[in-house]
Amino acid sequence: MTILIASTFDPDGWTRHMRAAMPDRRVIATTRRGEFEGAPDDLETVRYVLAWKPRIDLLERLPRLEVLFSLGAGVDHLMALPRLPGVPVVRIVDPDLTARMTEYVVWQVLHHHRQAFAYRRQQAARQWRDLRQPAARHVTVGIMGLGVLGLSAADLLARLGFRVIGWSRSAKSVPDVETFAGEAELERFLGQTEILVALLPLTPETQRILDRKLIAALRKDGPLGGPVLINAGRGGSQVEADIDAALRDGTLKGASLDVFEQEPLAPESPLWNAPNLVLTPHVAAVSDAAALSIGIAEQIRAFERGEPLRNVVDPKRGY
Ligand code: NDP
Ligand code: OXD
Repeated sequence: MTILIASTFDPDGWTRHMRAAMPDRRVIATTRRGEFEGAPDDLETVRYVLAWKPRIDLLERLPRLEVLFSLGAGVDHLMALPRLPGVPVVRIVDPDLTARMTEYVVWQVLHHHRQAFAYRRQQAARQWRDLRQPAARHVTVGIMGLGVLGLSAADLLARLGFRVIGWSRSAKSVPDVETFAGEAELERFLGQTEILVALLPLTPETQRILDRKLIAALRKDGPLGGPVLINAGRGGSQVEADIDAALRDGTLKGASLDVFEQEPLAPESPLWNAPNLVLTPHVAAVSDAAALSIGIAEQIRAFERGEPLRNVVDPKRGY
């Protein structure tokens, strides 16, 4: 009944916290490079893998594997593997991670809404000047992806007074949020959106969706004086050259990017000094081993009592 941590981030922290959460289990780990340096026999007893960017050749050496847990909410790192073992893939849904993402989204929405870049420039120039400040109720925040993270951000933004609208794959009814679904309703959603928040999983359908055409469809005549793009989903959903150009020619008034096409972002990327861009290194909602180990341990115990697994990924949808 061994648990294997196969993670390119913090394998020691995950091992320590999983041992604390499940003291009756053997917990072993790969190196940060994904290599297993223990005795090969150990792999034969592995029933659960907790993975972040695992190596496929390792997953194929686990004859007793029963569940593959993603150490993040996103599973594109698993869906990108050439094959997956025929076991359920479970992703992280946890109040700790959701709260971190909600905090990031609200931080960035307020940064742009309250004109932080303009005040920063004024401060540098020792200028005492008040800028016209629209009320939150006059600003429309559009959220792409009304899943666990999108819905939580939508709820808090609506409570702050923003007009919140949302777009998802399937139609939804969400209190205080006007909703749009599918490609057919995307343009209508974008045309009303001044601050766009992307919280989409990376799938073939969402790849490079945040491009010049989408940016051009955002509302331009809103009270903020220009549209803003915030992406905390996946970098593969954005076309960085288009975002950079839109920031430089003023099509976008501002942007916040937490995720990038290639991570880490290359030192020569023009985005580092794009105007009015908040750039963070994929930290919007980190997977905190101390907090998340408890939920994973609960899932394992419930699974062993014969209860159904929660947050199982649909391999056909890819999220
Ligand atoms: P969920 O699976 O709960 O929600 C995904 C949402 O996206 C759903 O509403 C889904 O629609 C919608 N969606 C998927 N495909 C499409 C499509 N083709 N067109 C329109 N809508 C679509 O995911 P979470 O909310 O938990 O997480 C979202 C993503 O956030 C993760 O996949 C991950 O990539 C990213 N993330 C980033 C982090 C960071 O630190 N930057 C941390 C954690 C997650 P429907 O409801 O109809 O299925
Ligand atoms: C995740 C992430 O998917 O951290 O959880 O990106």
